[in-house]
Amino acid sequence: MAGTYAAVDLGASSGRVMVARVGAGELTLREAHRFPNEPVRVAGTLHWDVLGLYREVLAGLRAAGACDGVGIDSWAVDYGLLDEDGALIGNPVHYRDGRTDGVLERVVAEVGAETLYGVSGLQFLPFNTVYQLLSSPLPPQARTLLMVPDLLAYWLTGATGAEVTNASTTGLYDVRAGAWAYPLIERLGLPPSLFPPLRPAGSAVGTLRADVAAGTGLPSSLPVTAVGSHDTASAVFAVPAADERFGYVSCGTWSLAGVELTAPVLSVESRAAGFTNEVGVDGTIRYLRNIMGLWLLQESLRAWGETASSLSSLLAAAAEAPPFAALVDPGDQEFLPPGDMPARIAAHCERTGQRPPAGRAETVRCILESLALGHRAAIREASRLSGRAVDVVHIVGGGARNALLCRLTADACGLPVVAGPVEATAIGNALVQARADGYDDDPRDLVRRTQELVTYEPRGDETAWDRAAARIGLP
Ligand code: LFR
Repeated sequence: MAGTYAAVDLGASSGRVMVARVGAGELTLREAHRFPNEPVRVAGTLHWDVLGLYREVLAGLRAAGACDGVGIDSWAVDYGLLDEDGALIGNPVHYRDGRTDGVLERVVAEVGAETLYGVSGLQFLPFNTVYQLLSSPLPPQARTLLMVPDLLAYWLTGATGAEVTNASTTGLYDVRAGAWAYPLIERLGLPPSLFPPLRPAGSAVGTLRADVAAGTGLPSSLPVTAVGSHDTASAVFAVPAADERFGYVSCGTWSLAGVELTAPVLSVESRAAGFTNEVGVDGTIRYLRNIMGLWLLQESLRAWGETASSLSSLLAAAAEAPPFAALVDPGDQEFLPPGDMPARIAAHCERTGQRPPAGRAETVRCILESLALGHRAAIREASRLSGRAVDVVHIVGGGARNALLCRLTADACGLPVVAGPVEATAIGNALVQARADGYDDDPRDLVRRTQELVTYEPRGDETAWDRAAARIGLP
């Protein structure tokens, strides 16, 4: 039995609606619609243009045409608030907005890092939903919080709920109990009723509202399925691993690097090392660390007024630039907000006693080597702290296209890197829909057998990488 699924995948810089055909030995993808995702600064606050995104989702579904289901995934942590009539209050705020400055520190001082980590297992990132919610008083008319993919699914179907992989990024989900962390929610003064019932990836959301069906030309009986609605959960589900001894880097705007586990690691050491325990599809744990990722490159291109089309010549020049000339810590929060990235990289180098990169090629080299070091540190430490042995590193997402980054990651890790699929997120989204629809072969096996993968074997000089890592304080 084969089916056709529309996978709506919203990334921080662009969104797409992909149509996937899934069957025995069959997995093909077609792009129905792609659109930019441009945040808007209004009166000093950086917002997502969520109605614009919804309009593009509808256009994408129209372009997708006949299919057997729809699933939606996006970046994590951000949300909309509904009033008692189900209307959206205000516009979702972008996680890179400065409204959370100082909130994490305040909440940690009040509640304690051990309590927060012991309950949610989440790394301490300033933009986690909990800190956004506590950055200003909750609007009094707020009744329901919906994470971004759940909000879009609500507009499509009229049904509310909280898909678990994304709920696990809020800081308000009890990762051991597999439930909303009501005692913590109450302690923080948030109304428990704000949080809608949880639904696991693979469960049904509902079917299309009549007006949506009429507007898209799709039948109102079309099921919308809760997929791994956190994009990273969908991407990890599509990692073409042959067994459990693998590390992964889901590499796009962010690099999410770590291992897959069956139970969370909540030790003091894990907390200090900045590891997160986000929930994956099928109740797995995505034990990983956030690394700044291709954002460093995207923001540099923006500052230089270069487009993505000039990337290949810049990468070719970076490949020839001298190695290890300048390095930055790719986990440093100073790189989080939008703004002049090359200037921040140069300032970081000066502060750490290094000569800043001279020009664009050297800056790109610095970014890619620093990311490779970040990948290596995250995978090594995740393996050490969890006891999960790692023989191979899978790079999925847009970064899998970046041959220099894949090669440097293989060299830095001293392990083979298998790159691909680039569209892992959309594939993971579609595979969860297919399974809900009765597909029962091993999904990772299907990805491995059908998608184009490139292997990079590590090349020699590990001691040079050890020295480089030590320079930025990474293992
Ligand atoms: C990647 C991602 C990360 C999350 C960050 C912010 O797109 O979802 O997993 O930490 O965006 O939501």
